[in-house]
Amino acid sequence: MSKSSSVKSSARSSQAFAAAAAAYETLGVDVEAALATLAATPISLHCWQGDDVGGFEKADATLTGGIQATGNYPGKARTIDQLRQDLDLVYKLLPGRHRLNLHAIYADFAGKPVDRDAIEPKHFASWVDWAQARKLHGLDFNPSNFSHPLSAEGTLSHPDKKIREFWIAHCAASRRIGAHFGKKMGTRTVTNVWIPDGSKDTPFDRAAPRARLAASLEKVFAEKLNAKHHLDAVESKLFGIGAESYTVGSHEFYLGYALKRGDVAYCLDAGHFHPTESLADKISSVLQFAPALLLHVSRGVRWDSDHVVTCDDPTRAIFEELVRGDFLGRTAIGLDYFDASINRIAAWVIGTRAAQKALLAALLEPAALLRSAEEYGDHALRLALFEESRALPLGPVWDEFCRRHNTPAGLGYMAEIKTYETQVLSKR
Ligand code: RNT
Ligand code: ZN
Repeated sequence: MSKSSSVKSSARSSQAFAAAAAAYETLGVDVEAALATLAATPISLHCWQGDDVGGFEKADATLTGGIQATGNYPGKARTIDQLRQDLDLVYKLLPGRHRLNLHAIYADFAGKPVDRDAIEPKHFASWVDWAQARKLHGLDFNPSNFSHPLSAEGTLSHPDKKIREFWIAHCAASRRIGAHFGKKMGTRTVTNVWIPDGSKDTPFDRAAPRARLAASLEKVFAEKLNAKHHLDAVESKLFGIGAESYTVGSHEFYLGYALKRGDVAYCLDAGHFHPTESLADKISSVLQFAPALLLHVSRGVRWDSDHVVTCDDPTRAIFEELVRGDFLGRTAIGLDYFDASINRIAAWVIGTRAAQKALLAALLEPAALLRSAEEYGDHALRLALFEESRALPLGPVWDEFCRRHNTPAGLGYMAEIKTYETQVLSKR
């Protein structure tokens, strides 16, 4: 299967950690406090990285809705059991306790399928059992308003009332499942509504579909659910494949909607803006007014391509904003990407660890010095501190975190993934 190159252990030592911690402390950074915050921050792993957003409603489902997983690397999960087996390895290779984000198309119907408007908590009971047995931090949920015969021409904004009602029922049912997850797991579930509705070519009437979407959402959110267990979120988007000219649920639409309601979180996906826009810059604006934020950490390359998250500058900037603004408590961090061109488990693990590393880097900024340089108007010192920060030894601190959480430091996780590929994935 893969052209296998061997993996040498690259883990940096405990002595390297001691030296790194000293370097950070010289700049007034509390390394232990940073590690404690990192350990207390769960990431919600998107189940759909394991099977290219296929789900288990039927074998070889076609992905629609203007999103695409490109590549055909062997070994994709084709059953719930395979997906869970893969996830077991993924969680084992991640330091800290994390969450699982499920889509409605991942229901476990046990031979008795129902259509999406009729899904119930019982169809996800085996996922709850599984998550509890593994002591996951919690579960999150999403209605799946795509890859369905009734989603081809729109969902919640569709001109046909019957089709709208179907998707309203699906989203309402999904919220009840989310609330059930939250109650069972003891941590608040975020249920996120994203719909692909839009149009390939320039529409004449941009207003009517948005009015219909707003009215549909009022029905979706009509049932009051216990806020202790459940948080609703709405996700905006700029465009999709085949919906290049108009997206009903745009940024302005959902930001306005979330703010008007006041009890719905706003979801920012890093791939859903013009490529030169900074998602990071939006966070402190949205959280001035919105109660909570859901992040879909992703990496768009030229378009909403959903490449594996890396610890690149835009990702680091997102986490810097969460830390600098003290927004971690009001933000749910989820991942959203799907790469089918490399080992899917490696994609999951590399991307999640990259997000955690970006958070660690943000927690290790010499914040007090930066803040005081800015307060004094010493912008040269501020710039110098930013530059100094870039050369600080993040690697040894990250490795120490992995060691403390009994997960492979350095490249050690790749060796385990390669073994699993030989023993399990290559036989699928
Ligand atoms: C699509 C949205 C949405 C999906 C997942 C599968 O552009 O980002 O979040 O990727 O729900
Ligand atoms: Zn998303």
